[in-house]
Amino acid sequence: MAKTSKRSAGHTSTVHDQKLTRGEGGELHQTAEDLGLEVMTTAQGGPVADDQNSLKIGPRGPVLMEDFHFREKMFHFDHERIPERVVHARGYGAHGFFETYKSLSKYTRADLFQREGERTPAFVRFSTVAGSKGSFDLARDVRGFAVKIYTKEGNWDLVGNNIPVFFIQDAIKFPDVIHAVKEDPDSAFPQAQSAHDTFWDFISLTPESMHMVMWQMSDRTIPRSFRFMEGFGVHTFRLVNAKNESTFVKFHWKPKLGLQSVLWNEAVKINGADPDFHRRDLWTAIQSGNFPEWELQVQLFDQAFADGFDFDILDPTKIIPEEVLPPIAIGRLVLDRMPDNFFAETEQVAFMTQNVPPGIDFSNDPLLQGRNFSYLDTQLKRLGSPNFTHLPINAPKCPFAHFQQDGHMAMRNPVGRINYQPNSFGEGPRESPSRGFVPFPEAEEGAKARFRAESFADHYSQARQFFISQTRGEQHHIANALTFELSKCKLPVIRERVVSHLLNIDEGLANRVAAALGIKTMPEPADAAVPTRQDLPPSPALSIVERGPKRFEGRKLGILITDGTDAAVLKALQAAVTKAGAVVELIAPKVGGATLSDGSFVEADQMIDGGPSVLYDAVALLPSEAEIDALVQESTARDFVADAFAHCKFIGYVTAAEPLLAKAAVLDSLDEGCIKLDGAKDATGFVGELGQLRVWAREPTVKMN
Ligand code: HDE
Repeated sequence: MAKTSKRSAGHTSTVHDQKLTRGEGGELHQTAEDLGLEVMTTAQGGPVADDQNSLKIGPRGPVLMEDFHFREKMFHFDHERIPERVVHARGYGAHGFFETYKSLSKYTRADLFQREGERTPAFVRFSTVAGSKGSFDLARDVRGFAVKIYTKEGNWDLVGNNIPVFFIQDAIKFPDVIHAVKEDPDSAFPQAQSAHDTFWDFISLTPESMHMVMWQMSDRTIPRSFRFMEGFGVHTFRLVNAKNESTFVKFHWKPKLGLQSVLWNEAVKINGADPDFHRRDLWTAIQSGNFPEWELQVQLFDQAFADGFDFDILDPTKIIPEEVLPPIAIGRLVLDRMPDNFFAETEQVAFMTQNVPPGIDFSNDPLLQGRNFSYLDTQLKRLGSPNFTHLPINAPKCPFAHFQQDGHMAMRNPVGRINYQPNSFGEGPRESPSRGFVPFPEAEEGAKARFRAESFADHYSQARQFFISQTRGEQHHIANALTFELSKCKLPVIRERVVSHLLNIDEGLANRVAAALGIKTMPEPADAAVPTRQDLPPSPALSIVERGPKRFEGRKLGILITDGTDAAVLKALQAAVTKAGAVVELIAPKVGGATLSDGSFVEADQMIDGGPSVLYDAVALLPSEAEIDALVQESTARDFVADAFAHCKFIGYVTAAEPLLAKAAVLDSLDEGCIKLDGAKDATGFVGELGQLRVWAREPTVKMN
């Protein structure tokens, strides 16, 4: 007879010694502790006696249908997943606040912009576009930058990207561009990549995408961190003041820590070493009190400026260069709290471009108008009920009152008898023409037809402007990215068609890509709707490197240590890095840690195999003489150094590290970015250099993308 082994019910786990804290709202979940409950219950509240064994007849007998606890538990599990977002499926969010610098009442009646210093709660979700929910963070892809601000007059959602233009001019083409970039419908690959035939086929047949393609192929699409990237509202919106005067506006988020990207070769390796690189970065920064911050800047302009500007301000494939119209800072966004629960908040948050408070309005940008339909529509599919606004993350934080009722999962229905308007009982909320949202009364007229405005027809001038505004190194990255992506296209005709567009952007770029791809006969330049490309002046604001932060703040130094590492040098480095507002991670042969030269013991954050140098902004090599021979035998230690050098990182090293530098074929090529640490006194100087972030002068010598 089989033995009956019965594990006890009420078994408690002690793994999570950190107590879960609830958000300020405290509304999301209640822990058993909050409820004063020690006993597990079913979802119906019934106490559970045994959660380890299903109900059977005899120890080896069949399981009974009667087991309501088993059935409820399994039923719920079976239904845990909801459809992922059709685009931007992979994302990560955080709570924070928006603070208004000073009243903007001259331009807008939007309540959140009226009072200096006022803070309004906010939630932000960053995302990639093409990949599935479980894809890796460092895909070459546009990043979503969606901001929900819970104003006193309703939620304002600024659903932006980290690139200020888009691939298409009319929303009707959105399903096409997304079908083309996502995995092929027959093979279901490639995942989270634009490097395949269908994407480049569509793009090369859609010249309006050329400006965006230049941004997409630049380092903007491989950001080092969400904290180091810009956000853009993309479209032209309107601000409307109390006198009903309208001002056009473009919104920009500028990261306080400055812009920074990784190199493509790094991105590829980071995806293997830490597919959650961006998530972990945001989580760690916020949990350690280093709250990321962005300034909200606006470009404000009137109809006269719009009429005089080279391009149509309704065309979402165009920017207004910052040198032409300097942005003005109007507030800041600070992210200071991670969600208590990823699903409840980050997964269920529903951003909608049509969520605007009175005082902010739309323009006729056809992409924006189409989005205003799509974002409401998609929430029903994803969240399954028109009552998605009842979810705490989506509910306004201001009082709200309406007569919408019932539907799946209604959690908040109007009380009383009166659920309509007008009514003669004097009950319920009333509309208010003075407080409510009134669209800006723009006069419209014209024939009904499927138009594409002629003023949208120049597809190359700003693409060229973007390219010539990059440093030489950045231009090199664009050429390499195009070459890599097109090398994954199996059909030569697609590669050639892309090159025919590049000829209209920059001949040097086109020749370089064509040569790298082995195209023997140069194609003719693509037909252009507008024959002459305007030669616009470079806009330095478009380069990441030109406007680098020159600070190491918010970055990470990886220090390779062994037993016997010089304690004084290590401590001096740690102190200097902390002073610079950055963090240190220790990498050792064993994750357990190392005993330093002074006999003290330090724990390691990573083992060498798990902590390659691609995870760090700069590295320091502090092995001891006694351990260097063993370290040199480790191929991962050699890669650590070789990659740090090839990725143009600053490398600090002690004399004992020289055999490792030699093994990595770096010792003979040391340059000004490789800094000898002869003792603790050199730590401050080394950390001071790290503000440059990379040794760009090294790049031509290492020939790495
Ligand atoms: Fe989106 N987009 N989009 N998009 N988008 C969605 O809405 C859509 C566009 C952006 O973190 C979807 O809730 C259309 C531009 C972000 O939850 C969907 C068009 C910009 C996010 C949708 C665009 C964006 C989305 C899918 C062309 C930058 C993630 C899930 C007209 C300004 C929001 C969802 C989050 C998500 C439609 C183009 C940004 C299907 C039809 C341009 C950041 O509604």
